[in-house]
Order: sequence, then structure tokens, then C-alpha cells
Amino acid sequence: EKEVLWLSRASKFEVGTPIRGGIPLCFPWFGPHPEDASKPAHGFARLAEWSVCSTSNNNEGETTLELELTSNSKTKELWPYDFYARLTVMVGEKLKVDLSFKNTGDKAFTTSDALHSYFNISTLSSISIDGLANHTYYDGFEKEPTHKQEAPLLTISKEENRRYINHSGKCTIADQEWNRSIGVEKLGSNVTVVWNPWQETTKTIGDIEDADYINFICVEAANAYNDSVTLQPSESHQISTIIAIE
Ligand code: TA6
Repeated sequence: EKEVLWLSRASKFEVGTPIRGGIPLCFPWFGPHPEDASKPAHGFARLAEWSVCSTSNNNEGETTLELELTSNSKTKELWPYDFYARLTVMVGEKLKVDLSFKNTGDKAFTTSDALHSYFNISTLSSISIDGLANHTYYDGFEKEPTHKQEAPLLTISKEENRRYINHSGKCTIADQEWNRSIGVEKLGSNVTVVWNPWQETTKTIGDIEDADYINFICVEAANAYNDSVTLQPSESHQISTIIAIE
């Protein structure tokens, strides 16, 4: 099978730099920091060093990795809260990724987050995305969600940065040229983001080759806007994505 997740060949594998591709973990905020643009975009989870807690295989041939991240002096410089986060990655016929986080401190906090999945596709003009019809979305960084998708299928023919609200269902990326569909399901998320930077914006992104924007589409499970997550002390939240070739 061709790769299901996309990884940029120009990605830098450097400490402190996010990897361009796969499933970046956006936490404890999605997008720019709401008050301080000097803080890292999409939070610090994708930049942090996680610890491996366990690895296992089962009789069905599934491999599970568990990783954890606990608040520390570095995370507190950026975000002054105590938390414990756990990432579970189950690789089998399906890929299941769960990101859970718990408020381990004594004050409430509010987060936005996302599993920012990059999907490998033959070419943008060959795909359509099912599952978003009749949903309202923010177009880019607009203040109110003024758009509604009327078309049954979303096709990509320009830069797109859509944030669909009140959307908890499945998306299916049909790829005609490769004759396959990628099912993207999720749990614990009511916002779905679809992003492709298209030609001009890609030129401003250092870790995507100019011509490569046609080879991926991001379809992301998120919590943001009216679906931001507030956790009281001891409360937890989990966001998951389940990805499979159909
Ligand atoms: O999910 C879409 C988005 O938030 C876009 O606004 C775009 O900036 C993209 O993520 C990539 O962000 P990054 O910080 O990884 O370059």
C-alpha cells in the first residue's frame, strides 16, 4: 500500500522544530497563541520530548506505543499549568491515535488542540472529501463562521483553511488516481479542519518543496472555538483519530 500519511521531504528533524507531516500534536493551543504570537504556533506538544512508557504487540498483529509528557519548567514558561498528557498510537489494519490530557494542578485551564493529520494523496485534483456537507465553517482566521458548505463533496482547487464547527463525524478522502479511499474517524472532537496551502503560500513555508503541495491534504480532528476544552482540577479529556484504507 502507498503511504497513508504524508511526510515532507524537506522536513527538518531538529530539536525545537516541528516535523512537517505525519500527525503533529497541537496542544495546549491550536494555531497561534491567542494572546502572544511569540509563543510557538500550535502549542509545545509537537516540540517537546515525550517519554516512551510502553510498547506492545498483540496476536492480531497490532503494535501499540504509549508515550507521556508531564508539565515541567519548560512547559510552564509557555503555559503556567500542571498537566499530564498521554499519547497512545495503535498501528494495525487501522491507525488509532489517542491524545489524552489531565489537569493535575489546582486551577482550571482551557485548551484548544488538534491531531493535525497530513494525508498522502496522488494529487489534489484527483481527490474529493466526503462528510462535510451542510456544515458551517470559519474560513481561515475570520472572527465568525460565516460559510456553509452546500456541495456534497469538497474538492480542492485553491488554498483552503476551513474550520468546520459542530462536526464530529467521519470524513472520507476518495483518491481516484490511486483508486483508494482513506476513512478518517474521530472521537472527542467537534471541529474538523481541512488545510492545504496551495502554490503561493507553500513558497513561504520553508519545509515544503514548492511543487509538493499537491501531494497532501490535512484533515484534522480538533477542539477549538465553541469546542474548546476547559478542565477543572483532576478532569481529563481525550481526542482520537482512527484512520483506515477502505
Ligand atoms: O490547521 C491549519 C493550520 O492551522 C493553518 O493555519 C496552517 O498554518 C497550518 O495549520 C500549519 O501550521 P504550521 O505551524 O505547522 O506551519
